[in-house]
Amino acid sequence: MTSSLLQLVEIPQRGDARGSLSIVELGKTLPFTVKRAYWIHGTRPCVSRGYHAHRELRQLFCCLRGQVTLSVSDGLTKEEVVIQAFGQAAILGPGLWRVMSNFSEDCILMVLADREYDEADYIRDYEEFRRAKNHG
Ligand code: T46
Repeated sequence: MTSSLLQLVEIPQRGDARGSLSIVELGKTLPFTVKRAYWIHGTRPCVSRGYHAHRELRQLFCCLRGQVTLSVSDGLTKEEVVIQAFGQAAILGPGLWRVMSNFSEDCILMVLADREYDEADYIRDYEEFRRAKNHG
């Protein structure tokens, strides 16, 4: 998968007879210091989430189990990637409208973020987002 709105990264794994160990490390997989982690689970396949952009927040999206479709837009271009457990992770910068959909029943979507939770960082109105991007 190639994408210009978001960065897709491999998460290194070390495996042996005991199983596997995956590593997310600052300066290697991760271009920012993590201040917050959260994970989304128990979202039914018919439910979509997101529908917002962040003003400043940078994030890494990684599936720990199952899969989810992530759609991102800068107001002009839209891109869609499927994030799968043990597949590539996606790094999102600010200013991207995002929608997560098609959650598998077992999906656990983990997000690592470089800032604390701040509702003022969210743009939840699409027209406001378009105006902020000077497309409105
Ligand atoms: C994002 C996508 C991938 C908190 O109180 N603290 C937190 O750290 C977070 C992330 C959320 N909340 C509260 C805010 C809402 O009352 O939890 C509730 C659900 O959050 P929201 O409706 O924003 O959920 P999603 O799935 O639409 O979006 C979340 C993140 O908020 C967002 O940063 O990029 O996951």
